[in-house]
Amino acid sequence: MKNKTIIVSNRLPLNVSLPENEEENEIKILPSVGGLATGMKSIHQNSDSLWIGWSGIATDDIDESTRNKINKAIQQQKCISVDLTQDEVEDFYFGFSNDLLWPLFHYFTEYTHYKDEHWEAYKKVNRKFAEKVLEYLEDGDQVWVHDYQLLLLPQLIKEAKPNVSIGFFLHIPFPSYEIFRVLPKREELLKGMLGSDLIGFHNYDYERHFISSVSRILRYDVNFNTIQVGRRKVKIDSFPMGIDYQKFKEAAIDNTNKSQEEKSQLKVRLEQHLQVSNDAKLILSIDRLDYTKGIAQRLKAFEYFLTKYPQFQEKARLVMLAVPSRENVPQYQRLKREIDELVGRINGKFSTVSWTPVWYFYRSLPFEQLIDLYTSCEIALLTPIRDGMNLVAKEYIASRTDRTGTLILSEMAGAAQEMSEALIINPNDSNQIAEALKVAFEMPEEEQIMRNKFIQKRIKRYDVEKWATEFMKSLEATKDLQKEKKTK
Ligand code: ADQ
Repeated sequence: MKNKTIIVSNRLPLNVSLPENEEENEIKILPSVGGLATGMKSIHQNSDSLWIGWSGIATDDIDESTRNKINKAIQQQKCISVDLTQDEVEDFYFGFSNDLLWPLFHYFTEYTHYKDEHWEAYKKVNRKFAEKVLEYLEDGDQVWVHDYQLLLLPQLIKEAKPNVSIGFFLHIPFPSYEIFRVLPKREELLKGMLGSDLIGFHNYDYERHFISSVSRILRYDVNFNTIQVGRRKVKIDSFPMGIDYQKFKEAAIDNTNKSQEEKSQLKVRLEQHLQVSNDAKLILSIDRLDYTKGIAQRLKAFEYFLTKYPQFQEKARLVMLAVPSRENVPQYQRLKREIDELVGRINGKFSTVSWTPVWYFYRSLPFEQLIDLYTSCEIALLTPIRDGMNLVAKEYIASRTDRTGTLILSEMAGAAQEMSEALIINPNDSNQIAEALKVAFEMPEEEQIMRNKFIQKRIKRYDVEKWATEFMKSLEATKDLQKEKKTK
């Protein structure tokens, strides 16, 4: 039988929706549209593979028969569910993963909380994932584990099946040693990751930070990008995640070719702003509502811009889309309130009868409307305080089919390393952001086209499919390396 790839991530690439009333008894399974789901699509759909993860529904919220129905429906999509209880989700996901690892890896040490019960749940849930993987694993299969919720999983699999080839990819930054060393359980977490044969990061900086943490905390030998773990060698490398370039390009072409009647109401309203004057522009801001994304700082910088350069009042409109995320976490609730207040303050201070400076949407938008925004906004202002990659930056540039538009991007986003032609700013410097906005407003079209041409070429070549296949190729190569060693 052909060997298969087992993909493992905290969430499965689908959303389960339960029947809303007694009469309806159909369980709906919808594919999720996130970057990871898209990225792995080619590997998951076109090859012999299985995806293992949580369905998003806690087992104590449903009865046995519903659980069986969900599992059956999920299996038809080549997915296997790891059952989690409400308490496990609370302590493993909201606790250890998002109240400790997420803030710490993004350098927000002041937001971290460590609790023993969270750590116990993290270990328990990683073991549950391992059991599920081992249940389906056959000789010759390879495993690709994703992200910070499953740092212990590679080691658990490797201990049970030493010959299996395991890849791990971290989607968020790996912090510098001085930050990482603060973490309780740091040795266990590093050893957990080192159960892999290949560990991938978005860029060389994260790779370097990881290697330095391993050599200083565990004192393992490092030779360039290979770490000696007992008798095994673990390869560390960077794989900057891309997007489905073609999908965004084609959608943008369709979008710009629409007749007036076919246009969405959103698109029509966006275009109305541009008719205010020749040099009116829309500034786009899209993120999950998360403190790492620098949304509050971005709003303050926009306020400063309007104050410092009043000539842009009435001409600049910030279209701010914040996708609800982790809404029951107090930190996120406080941030939501702060953003609500800032939007209110800016709109209260500057609005005129014909102009509202900030258009704020707190919701997730369907793909077509996302494209409306990408194609209508001539400036994108993406200023995360820390971000593993930031796919929105790439999606924006891919959607600018006539190559106009200016991207203002934080130097703290992994994506900045591949997009040096964008206006790169420090997200903590309001003055620099205001200056960049002025430059963007005044940038001649030829210059915009010139800059975007280079970025488009790069992100088109290294798209998400390439990212996934390069990773798998590299994992395959580590397998050969082990074989070579044995025959020598
Ligand atoms: P995220 O923090 O979620 O991902 P990002 O990379 O920007 O951040 O991806 C967000 C995705 O959601 C994009 O594909 C975007 O199109 C989509 N999206 C945003 N707003 C939306 C809306 N309103 N409606 C629908 N879709 C919307 C994590 C890391 C990142 C890393 C990715 C991938 O934090 O740094 O780039 O994983 O590794």
